[in-house]
Amino acid sequence: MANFVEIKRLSEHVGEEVTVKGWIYNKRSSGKIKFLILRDGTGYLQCIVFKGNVSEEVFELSGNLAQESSVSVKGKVKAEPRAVGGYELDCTDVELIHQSQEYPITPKEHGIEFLIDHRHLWIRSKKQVAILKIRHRIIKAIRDFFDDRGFTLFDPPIITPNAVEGTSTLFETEYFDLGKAYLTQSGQLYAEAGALALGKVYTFGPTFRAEKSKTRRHLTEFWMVEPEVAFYDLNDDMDLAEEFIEYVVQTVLKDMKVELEILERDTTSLEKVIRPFPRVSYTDAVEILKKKGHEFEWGNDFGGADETIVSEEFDRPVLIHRYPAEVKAFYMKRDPEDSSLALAVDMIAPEGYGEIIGGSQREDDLDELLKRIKEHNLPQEFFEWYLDLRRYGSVPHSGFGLGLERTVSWICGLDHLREAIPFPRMIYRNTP
Ligand code: NSS
Repeated sequence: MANFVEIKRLSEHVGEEVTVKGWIYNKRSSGKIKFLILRDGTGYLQCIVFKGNVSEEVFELSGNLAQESSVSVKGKVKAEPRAVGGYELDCTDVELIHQSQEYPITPKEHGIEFLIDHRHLWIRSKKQVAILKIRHRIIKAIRDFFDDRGFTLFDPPIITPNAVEGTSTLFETEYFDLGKAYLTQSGQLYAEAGALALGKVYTFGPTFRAEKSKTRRHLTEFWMVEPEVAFYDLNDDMDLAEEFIEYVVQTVLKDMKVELEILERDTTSLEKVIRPFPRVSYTDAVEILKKKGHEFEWGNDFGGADETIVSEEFDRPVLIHRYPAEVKAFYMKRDPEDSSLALAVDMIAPEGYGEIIGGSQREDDLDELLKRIKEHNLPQEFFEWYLDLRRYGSVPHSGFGLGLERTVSWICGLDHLREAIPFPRMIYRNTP
């Protein structure tokens, strides 16, 4: 056991003298009293340094502590509903661990570029801590959801010999004597092998896209969770996606109230994320666009703006299914009722947050898949192992991918994905 108490556990120590370790978040003084606001990653604590209760040196030190100096404070815990966090420490001692230099991030307003340049320090601020805690809770909810339903976590490789989601956004690297290799865009093809071995699997890890787009919804490195299930068709896939999103959102609402309040998130819209979600076909979605006076030609892919217009028709996430096969990936199964359509589904989040899920039923017929690989000019030799899945006990199977940062961004109500991950990677930024 450590010899200090975390701020979030102070409620168990009311009336006791304890030591708390942390950083000076803020301070003010009023005559014989110094108020130090301490943060330790678990919470915030008001420490009262009263001249009569401490030595001369400690009182002077308390007045000279720079923002973000690290300290160890000792004192008696008092319940104080008006104080930040609900508790107060009546200090008997303050020990300096490290006096901070002038801290670049002050309570004044800073531009976003300045803050991202100082991302390693910016993550100490209250809102960023709240976002990172919610991200963590979302990750845990995702894992719990699949673990509790009998899925096996299945880790795909990150270095791969081929593209999954089209060749235009691949990060390339030289791989010894074997020529070019690429950073994975998606674990899906490997997850399919996993599903045919284990039934229900999910992958969860970083994926990479050399996206030229500078939008607030694109990162070049982002995390994706990808369930894949043997014997599931597109409808089963949509049912799973719906139950999954409901679970994640409702879990965060239940467990992360304090953090959502810090972010001033209006949760009215999130509270409505309850099944069933509306489902519309791509063709009907195009009709919605036209009815609302937007020009759109059947056969094109939806852009972010189109998605938002369609999603505004509904008060919860909407599933758009059966897209023109031309705009979708090679591995998607064609609709047996209309071969110009792919059995694909995207889930669009409300409030303009755009696509959070992309998924499909996979082509399980060997000859059809071979045809697609040729049509897409993909090198068949790299896909032989993937084709084997259609040679040895092929079955219908489906899955989807959820972008973690888009989900965090939506649930937290952020303007941009860059705050949804500790160190964002974007087309124009790979530091700090
Ligand atoms: O390209 S996806 O729509 N689909 C796939 O990668 C499939 N292979 C998934 C599957 O069926 N197993 O990407 C899935 C999600 C998408 O809905 C977004 O939420 C997210 O991944 N995504 C991104 N997030 C952040 N930045 C970028 N650039 C990005 N691209 C996709």
